[in-house]
Amino acid sequence: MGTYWLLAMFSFFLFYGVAHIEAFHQTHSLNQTYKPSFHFQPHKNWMNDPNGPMRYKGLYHMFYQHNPKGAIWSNNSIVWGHSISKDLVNWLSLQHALIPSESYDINGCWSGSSTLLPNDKPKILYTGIDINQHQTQNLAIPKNVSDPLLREWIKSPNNPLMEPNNVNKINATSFRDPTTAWIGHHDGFWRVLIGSQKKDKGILILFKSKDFFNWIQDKNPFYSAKNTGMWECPDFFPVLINGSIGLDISINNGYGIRHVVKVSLIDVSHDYYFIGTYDTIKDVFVPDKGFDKINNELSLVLRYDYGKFYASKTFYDGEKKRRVLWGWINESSIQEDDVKKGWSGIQAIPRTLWLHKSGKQLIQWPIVEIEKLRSNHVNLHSKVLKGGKMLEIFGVTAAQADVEISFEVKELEKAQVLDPSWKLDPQHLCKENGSKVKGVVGLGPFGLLVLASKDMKEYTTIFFKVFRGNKKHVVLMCCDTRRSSLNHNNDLANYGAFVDVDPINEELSIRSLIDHSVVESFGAQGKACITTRVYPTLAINDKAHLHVFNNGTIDVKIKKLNAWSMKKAKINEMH
Ligand SMILES: *[C@@H]1O[C@H](CO)[C@@H](O)[C@H](O)[C@H]1NC(C)=O
Ligand SMILES: *[C@@H]1O[C@H](CO)[C@@H](O)[C@H](O)[C@H]1NC(C)=O
Ligand SMILES: *[C@@H]1O[C@H](CO)[C@@H](O)[C@H](O)[C@H]1NC(C)=O
Ligand SMILES: *[C@@H]1O[C@H](CO)[C@@H](O)[C@H](O)[C@H]1NC(C)=O
Ligand SMILES: *[C@@H]1O[C@H](CO)[C@@H](O)[C@H](O)[C@H]1NC(C)=O
Ligand SMILES: *[C@@H]1O[C@H](CO)[C@@H](O)[C@H](O)[C@H]1NC(C)=O
Ligand SMILES: *[C@@H]1O[C@H](CO)[C@@H](O)[C@H](O)[C@H]1NC(C)=O
Ligand SMILES: CC(=O)N[C@H]1CO[C@H](CO)[C@@H](O)[C@@H]1O
Repeated sequence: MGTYWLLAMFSFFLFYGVAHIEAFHQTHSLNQTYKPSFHFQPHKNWMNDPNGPMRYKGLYHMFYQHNPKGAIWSNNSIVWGHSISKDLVNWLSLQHALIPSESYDINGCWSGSSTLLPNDKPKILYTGIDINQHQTQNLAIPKNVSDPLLREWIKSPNNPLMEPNNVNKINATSFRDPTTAWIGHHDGFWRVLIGSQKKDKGILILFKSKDFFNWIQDKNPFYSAKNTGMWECPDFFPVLINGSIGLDISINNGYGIRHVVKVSLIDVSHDYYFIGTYDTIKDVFVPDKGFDKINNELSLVLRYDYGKFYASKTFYDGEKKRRVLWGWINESSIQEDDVKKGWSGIQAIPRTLWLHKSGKQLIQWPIVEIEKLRSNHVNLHSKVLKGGKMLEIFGVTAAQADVEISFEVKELEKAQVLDPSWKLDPQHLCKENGSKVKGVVGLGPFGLLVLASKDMKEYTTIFFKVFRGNKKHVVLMCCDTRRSSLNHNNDLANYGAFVDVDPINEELSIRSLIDHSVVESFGAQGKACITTRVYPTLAINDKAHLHVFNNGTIDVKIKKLNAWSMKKAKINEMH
């Protein structure tokens, strides 16, 4: 069925010749060693934020910030790229959905969201950069709602619908990225949030509308926090207190639900989220205790991902009753190399997300559909890995793989004590107490060693280290790319996160999706994620190796390991 559908779609496009063919003057053969094989990206050139994802008439739509003119971002030619999929894995590229054309968006069609109005009527709200470099909010609707591909979009003659002026005093260069709109049940008004800033304070401005054309600014900010700078790409959605089922954004009151606000902080390039209550009467978001710390210490607020993951956006997949998260992963290479390879930016594998039963954090897990790319299953279980030892895993294509491993640890009393005088910054701890530390009595570092060259001149590690804290054990998850490439022009970063997991009664597991130049890792069944970009020069394609390692002094047991080669997905190929 899947194959048939793809074939049918391909011939459809060929026949009608509507596939978007960018001028493709391939004068030299690009070195595509680092091109992922199952992560979303355009055929070539620059991509940043995911925009307006939705499911419509049985198809998934993905829009994205795209510069069709080159592999670097541009200040005047950003368009909305557009692709469709039946399975969120294989994608077909369509013509651009939005291109700069009007005075209100002539310097770029920037990020935004889609909303499905009753009776299946999709609408896009997006930010336009106008002739004065001011940011405006605009509406686009499909030309033909009967076309499941939604190929053509018409900009509203009423645009711009929201803009900074002398009365509202909104910062004209900090006013962007409308969320999906939701409906307030007591008044039937649509509501949308726009990211902004007032000096150092990040704010979410709420607008309301009866008809989706006339939008009125609410006098109170929906949410704000000092010392955080501009809030980009806000996202707002309900989650169930008990269960992993997703909810439509317009389910906004009733028992058994909480709300999540996510903002992308441009000053630090990270996506932070808060769990709390949506006060539907005052129309404000009230974060739970613990999430209000943002004013004091940003490092205590939860992040979707402790590596590279930015400008993310969720959508509700009504067919599968789940909320799905998309996020942009940028390059870690220098611009010159991006230009050479002809592209820059990929999207993370879409993740299903839901509230953990503790109510204290979200859980994220790669969409189940990605598993159909698995082949060559390799597994082992109940294997003790002594301190200081490594074990190579054979039988999978190590540069294009899905690996799941879980560990059993004993002798927790021998774990290193977490000195209360240490700076409790996980990234710093991962660096100081990283995988190279050996000889100190300790539980860990143990984990995966991926994209390794035969001679170990290059490798990337994803690992745990367990400490004894004040009252309980503290589990640190790290990803160290400092040895990932002999090319030191790349950003060879080191990442870390504390994982709220009980090492005795819960699974100390890591799942890593490895795809040539990207490693996406999920710790403790989705409690902490770390995504990174790496550009090995030796450990490429069939020269890459996969190992499990234990560089602590205490033995650990590999409870089970499952690894697969991953097949290539069809993603926006030229046809
Ligand atoms: C946009 O980029 C061009 C070329 O780099 C530059 O000349 C121009 O000043 C930029 N415009 C703005 C508004 O930044
Ligand atoms: C709208 O799309 C439908 C389905 O693809 C098609 O049959 C119809 O001809 C289209 N209408 C117009 C006016 O293009
Ligand atoms: C307005 O936004 C710009 C960023 O585009 C920022 O530099 C400036 O500080 C902001 N002004 C105020 C008053 O917040
Ligand atoms: C959570 O949901 C499960 C299954 O839907 C149900 O059995 C259980 O009682 C629920 N727990 C609470 C605390 O509501
Ligand atoms: C992109 O990557 C660079 C280098 O790794 C990093 O410094 C920067 O903050 C990233 N930008 C975003 C928006 O993630
Ligand atoms: C393990 O520790 C040794 C000694 O410090 C170090 O040389 C080696 O690189 C470490 N292994 C890993 C995977 O970091
Ligand atoms: C492509 O790049 C890789 C990694 O830098 C290098 O090993 C390989 O030789 C290059 N291939 C070509 C054809 O240039
Ligand atoms: C053994 C070791 O390297 N311990 C270090 C762990 O990290 C803390 C905080 O940076 C350092 O102070 C310790 O020396």
